[in-house]
Amino acid sequence: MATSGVPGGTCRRLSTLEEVFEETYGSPPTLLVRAPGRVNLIGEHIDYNGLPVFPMALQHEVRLALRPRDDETVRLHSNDQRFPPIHFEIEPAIEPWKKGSWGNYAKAPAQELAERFGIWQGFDGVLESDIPVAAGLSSSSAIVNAVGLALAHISEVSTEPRSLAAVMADAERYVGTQGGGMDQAISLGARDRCAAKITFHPLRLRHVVVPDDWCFIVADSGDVAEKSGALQAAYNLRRKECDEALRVMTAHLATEKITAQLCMSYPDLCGTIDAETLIKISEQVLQGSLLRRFRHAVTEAARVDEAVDRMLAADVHGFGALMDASHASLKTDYHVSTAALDELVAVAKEGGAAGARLTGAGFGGCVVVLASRWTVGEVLETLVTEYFERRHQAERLEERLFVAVPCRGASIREI
Ligand code: NG1
Repeated sequence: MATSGVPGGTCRRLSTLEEVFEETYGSPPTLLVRAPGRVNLIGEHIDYNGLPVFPMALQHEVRLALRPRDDETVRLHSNDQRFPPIHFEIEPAIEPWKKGSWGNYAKAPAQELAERFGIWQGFDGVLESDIPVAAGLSSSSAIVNAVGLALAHISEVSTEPRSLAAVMADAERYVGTQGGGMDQAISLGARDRCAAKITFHPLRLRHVVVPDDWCFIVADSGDVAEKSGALQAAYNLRRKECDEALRVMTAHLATEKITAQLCMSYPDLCGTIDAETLIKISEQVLQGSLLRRFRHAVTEAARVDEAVDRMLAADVHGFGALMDASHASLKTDYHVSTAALDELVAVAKEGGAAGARLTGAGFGGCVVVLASRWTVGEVLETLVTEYFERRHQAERLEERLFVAVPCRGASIREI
């Protein structure tokens, strides 16, 4: 994958983090954890329906230096001034701080691991992150995973990526978002140079090597997608609408004897009836937002399967067309796009991108753009001049516009 001229990389100096640790706690850390953010290539807003998604982990990550303690206390400092130091005691029912407090992302895994496995041992830690915040790149799940991996390691609970990912997906709902399990699974389970098709119940990752000459560009619209207030409610509402649409559809299919028995889930339904037929039936049975949410879920799941095949065939234009269709569906049927995201998508296409779409929950945040090695320069240039410069947003561009490097999932090591 081409990265020339674009910031980012996998090699980082950890000494600063260690130095800050020593200044803060008076002795060096003993463990280092890293947990990457992610960019979702396709399969948006369907993980919570149990349908497949296709993300990859990023070169941007959370890094946590820590030293286990002999008691239940967790003390955590962040290198980012916006996030003040926190401390709390580990127990099975930890009172959350007020909505939007960053510390809740540390309390979340502590509470879940205490409840499930009886862990109690805390740590002193210093954390830093270069994952853009509230941009749809899973900065929050990376904190949950980093803290969860640290706590599980200290207490000798399994840190096998898939089992920990399932626990961390449940853990993060502590903050109030009824998310699926995509972010935790890819951040823990990703492999170098690969995207992963993730299927749920049971959780599985199928690793697919990203062709060498494909470049996934991430561009941040600048609209903050902070999922802790109104956006959290909008996100959770969509999940509810999907559940309701499923209930109405499966009841109809069983009453009309189209299915032999009640389909219990989206994967069950999509595995029983093909997408085209399902959409035709839904157009007669559902109305308004329920119809739109259902149509998005079913068509997006079909696009994920097709996208995996397109990547395996190194068909950049085929993959790009699916990204375009995904964005259109997220805009018109799922109502999670914004004018800025639509504009970024349009500008990327003008610049010669094979495909572009919003990535993550939407309501702001980033788009992901596919270009070949031969067109990436032109696409980047067009994004700079026609979006960022035009909006006078060209400062600190390296944080807002970069080529994603598919990286391996989280790790922990002794120092
Ligand atoms: P982001 O983009 O990190 O807010 C959220 C959910 C995912 C998934 C996507 C939409 C969490 C932790 N993450 O991601 O599970 O549903 O939206 O595809 O809630």
